[in-house]
Amino acid sequence: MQTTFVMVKPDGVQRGLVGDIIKRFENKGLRLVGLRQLTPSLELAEKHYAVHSERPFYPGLIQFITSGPVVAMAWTGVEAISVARNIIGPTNGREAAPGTIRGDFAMDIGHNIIHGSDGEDTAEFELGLWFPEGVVEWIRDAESQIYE
Ligand code: D4T
Repeated sequence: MQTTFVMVKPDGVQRGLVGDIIKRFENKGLRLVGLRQLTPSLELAEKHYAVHSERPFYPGLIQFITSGPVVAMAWTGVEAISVARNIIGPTNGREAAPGTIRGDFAMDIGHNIIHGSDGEDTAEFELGLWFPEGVVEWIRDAESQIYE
């Protein structure tokens, strides 16, 4: 089992996509273990995107992510990190396949609706950053049907 960090960005929240997005992860069989809505502080945004601090798009990215509320989530499942990335689709919405979240809703690289951790180390770092109090321990009864 892995737990991954997923965040609906300000464009996804403003466009009213939170419910649809949560539904896709639940339908797939992932287990919701953390959920928070907040407008990220500058400090939080800079920590989250520190890896991109030298990139030309960084100032715009920080401005965007602090511009309004986001919905931060933690999802658990077998290989949850790659499963979530597949549900999300590639960074550029115009290149993302229909059926993925970005393929269905995004036309842009920057305003691409949603973020998902890209590896185990990143997931651990991001979960600690956004859910410092930890996540919720529980088992979905349906998991006996979802997994062999
Ligand atoms: P996130 O991290 O938001 O899930 O996106 P990805 O994992 O798909 O993409 P990324 O790390 O390469 O980029 C992080 C973030 O920066 C924005 N971005 C990216 C941008 O505004 N312009 C760009 O040219 C790139 C490459 C979008 C996502």
